[in-house]
Amino acid sequence: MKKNLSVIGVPMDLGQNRRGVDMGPSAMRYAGVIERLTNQGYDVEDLGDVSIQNPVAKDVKNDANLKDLDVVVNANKALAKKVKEATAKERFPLVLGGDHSIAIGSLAGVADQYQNMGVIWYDAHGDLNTGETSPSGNIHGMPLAVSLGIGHPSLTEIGGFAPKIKPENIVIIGARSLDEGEKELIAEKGIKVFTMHEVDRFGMSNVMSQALDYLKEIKTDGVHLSLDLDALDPQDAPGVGTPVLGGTSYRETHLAMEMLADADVLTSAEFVEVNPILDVKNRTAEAAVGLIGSLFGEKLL
Ligand code: Z70
Ligand code: MN
Ligand code: MN
Ligand code: MN
Repeated sequence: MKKNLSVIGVPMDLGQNRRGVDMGPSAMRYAGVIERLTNQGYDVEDLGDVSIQNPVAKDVKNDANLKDLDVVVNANKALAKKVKEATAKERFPLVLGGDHSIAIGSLAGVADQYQNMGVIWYDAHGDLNTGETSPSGNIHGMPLAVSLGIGHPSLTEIGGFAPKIKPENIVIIGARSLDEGEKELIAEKGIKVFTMHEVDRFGMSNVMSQALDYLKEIKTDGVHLSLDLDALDPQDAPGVGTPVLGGTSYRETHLAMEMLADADVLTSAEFVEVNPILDVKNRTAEAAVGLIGSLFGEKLL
């Protein structure tokens, strides 16, 4: 892992309906993320938060079924620029969300600098909707499709090129809530998915080994981890907008982070969907920071 980190907060909550996830970056900072990484010996540069515009009333719901499209587009353009700059300076971008719509900007920023990006999408959801298939119009349910170049051009063209990633370079882990259109896209594109069925059947250790082998096989030159806290079971991460029963435990996710640290393949990461308003005593932000600690090499002994 690179020893120089750039932390970027994105207080975005307009990619979905539940207000409060814009406080995620503050909650993770409050839970000590910067100190934790600094104590690990990293050179941590905190770039502060990307500024988010206020929503425009007319844009709340548009004809394309994309809520708050303009604000989401502008925030992701700004984020992509920061992530690209950090990557170009040989720094590891660590993005703190914010709702998952910000993965659009993170991936636009890193994909500019790598030719064959791998992506680990650790999430209860597939986030593979488009305005046409989305049941909600929430852009946080679309970032993975957008990064494949599928969706509204104002989203897919962020950063000035599309697609950002190839379908065969994606591994989804923890999925247990997929919409019909998402299932069709997974089948059509042959996207690798380890649902909760595989996690339960084979165990997290086996699933992570398979995921890492899969990415090794395709010779990625960089790997981005996009971790949605709702992949975790609501018992361990109650502070998320769309809790889904039957998720990965904190312990399983911890192991996944340790295996990623040992494999030493990641070049960027983001932790999203922490919503302090829905949380219990900052438990979800603390879980996120604990996971970040492991991801960056903290050992139990
Ligand atoms: C649903 C949709 C979603 C995150 C919920 C939910 C998507 N598939 N993503 N929470 N992070 O509205 O598209
Ligand atoms: Mn807000
Ligand atoms: Mn998500
Ligand atoms: Mn999710």
